[in-house]
Amino acid sequence: MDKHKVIIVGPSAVGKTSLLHRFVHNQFVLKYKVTIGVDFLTKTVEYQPTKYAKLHIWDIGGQERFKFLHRSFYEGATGALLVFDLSRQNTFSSMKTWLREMRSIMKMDVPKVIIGNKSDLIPEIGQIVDRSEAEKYAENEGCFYIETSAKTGENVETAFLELTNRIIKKAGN
Ligand code: G3D
Ligand code: MG
Repeated sequence: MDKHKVIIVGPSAVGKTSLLHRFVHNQFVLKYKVTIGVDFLTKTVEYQPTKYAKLHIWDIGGQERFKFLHRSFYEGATGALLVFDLSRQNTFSSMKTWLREMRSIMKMDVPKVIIGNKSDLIPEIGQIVDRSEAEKYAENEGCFYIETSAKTGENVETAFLELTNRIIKKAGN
């Protein structure tokens, strides 16, 4: 089975860890380990009927500010999820900074999915981050854009599956 290192990045408190837990606890067995400031877990995904890939997902944990860790965090990643919080406009611009940093560190251009998380809050607070602006930005960057809720589970599976399919396609399988 193919194995892929996937990283999940973005500013603090946008829901990175919650998305991972939602994704993993819903349907698959969790194998959770803690390493030097970075958490990672493994999950087997059926990305197409009867086709499986093993994802090794790295969550930068509480280490967002420890930039020195970033290089080894990015090393060997074949796909990335970039998360911002739909209820906080400033997280959208910091996510862009993360993407720029990622591009400067990673030699390879890997498939990326941009996630606007906490979509469950939109009915309450309205659309804070402009959706068409986010879509346009993602398109310009060659990324897929999706809005999720780790709270309700909306689109969480789809986000991971979309990334996996893009990784597999890029690997030429
Ligand atoms: P991080 O890993 O990016 O730092 P966390 O973010 O997963 O730790 O989540 C940060 C806070 O946002 C948590 O709240 C968490 O419950 C909340 N959160 C995460 N995803 C969602 C979501 O989809 N919808 C809503 N409404 N909240 C979400 P606390 O209060 O524990 O800090
Ligand atoms: Mg976290």
